[in-house]
Amino acid sequence: MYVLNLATRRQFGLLLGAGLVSPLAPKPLLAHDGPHRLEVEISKFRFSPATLTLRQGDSVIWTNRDIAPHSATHTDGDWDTGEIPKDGSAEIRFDTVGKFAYFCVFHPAMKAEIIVESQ
Ligand SMILES: [Cu+2]
Repeated sequence: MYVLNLATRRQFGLLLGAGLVSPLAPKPLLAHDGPHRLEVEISKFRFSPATLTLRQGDSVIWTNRDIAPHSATHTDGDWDTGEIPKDGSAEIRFDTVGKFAYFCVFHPAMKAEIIVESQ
């Protein structure tokens, strides 16, 4: 009986250690401590970074460093910064998890993507 009990307690302890059980165990701290604003620079007809990964609720700010106007326009039409003039910026908040390809309506060869991960 004692041995069984010890085994059970040890097992429970291991599960606790792995953070799998018990409402008594403290929740692990989230690495993501609130919404962030991430930047994409548009320069020399390129989005940089071309792939940006963020968390649900984060925003992206595109800034145009070219003389030509650009846009960041979702390929499926769900969102669009509209025209961003030279030295202008536009911000969009992402609340939906997924992978979003986008391009510039003025220069359709300019392509990039946003990856939104869950909180
Ligand atoms: Cu463009």
